[in-house]
Amino acid sequence: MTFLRRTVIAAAAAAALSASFSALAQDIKPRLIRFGYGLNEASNQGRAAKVFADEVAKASGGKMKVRAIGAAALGPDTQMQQALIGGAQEMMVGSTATLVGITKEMALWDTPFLINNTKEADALLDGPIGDKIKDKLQEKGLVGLVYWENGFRNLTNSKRPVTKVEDLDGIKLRVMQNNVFLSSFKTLGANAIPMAFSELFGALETNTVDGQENPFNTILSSKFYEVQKYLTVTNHVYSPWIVLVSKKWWDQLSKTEQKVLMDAAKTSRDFERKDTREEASKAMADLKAKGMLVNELAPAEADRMRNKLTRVYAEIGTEVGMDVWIATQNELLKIRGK
Ligand code: TK8
Repeated sequence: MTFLRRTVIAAAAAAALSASFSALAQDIKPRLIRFGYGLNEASNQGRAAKVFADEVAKASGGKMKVRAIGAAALGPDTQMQQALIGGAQEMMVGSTATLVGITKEMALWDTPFLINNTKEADALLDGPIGDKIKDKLQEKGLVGLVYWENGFRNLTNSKRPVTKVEDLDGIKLRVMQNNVFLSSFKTLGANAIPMAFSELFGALETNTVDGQENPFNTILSSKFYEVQKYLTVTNHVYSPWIVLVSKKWWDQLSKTEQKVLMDAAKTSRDFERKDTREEASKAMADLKAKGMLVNELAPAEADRMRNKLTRVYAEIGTEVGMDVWIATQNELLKIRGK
């Protein structure tokens, strides 16, 4: 290549670059983004919210500012969802389970024992089924960007070790504000009580409820070990979190701004899943060291639970639609075959 040609190419490349920079600068306005979440700052949720905020700042040259607000300071999940729909808040991350009142198909993710491991979770959530359910939110005024991992849920209580389904009898168990969880645990014999997460620690402390179920990470970061003695490793359901944007607000953004948020959401998702899995793999030992008595539910007992839940499975099928239900089973077969 001649010197001249090289110079011309370099100049053209520089011009293109600066053109795209100025286009970028015009396409990004100063924005303040209130990003609410339910757990505390020192949780997997809090750490990933910070990664999201940093990524948005970096990609927008500091113009788009994410103010991450944890510990349900902007309200519990259901309240934040309404604030997003109304346009009074820009973003949040929360449980898919509390979205069923808005988009009933979200109940798919509440199916007990649907997902066996994180490989299946990632493939299902990031694949066509996950997208289809996420996109249903749009008609309700919400834009779902990505799924984060809440994790496989386990059971804690202050009464007794749970080694078989009969041990749940009469245990006052907090569940999320969601019909599948409510009817699953009622069917299993517990006295299931729906309650916002933000009220849970207090309710456990005052024995308003005897127990709850959440992934290892949350039992640790929310210090449930201070008020719960028994931990049963049940892995009874894989819970996703979902990063949400107010559609009212999203529609006012430029394509460039939307891309900044989407890219940052993906980076935060990859960080969050890795971080959550690392923490979860060590958490059982940590919880034992904090004084919890841990037992693992025997596979035969998990089977007995699953058998008792036949009616609940049928209810979920009706709720999400048989087409989605069957497509999910087929997708899982495909994922498992890989
Ligand atoms: C945090 C909740 C939590 C969920 C629950 O806001 O409510 O038990 O597992 O992660 O979304």
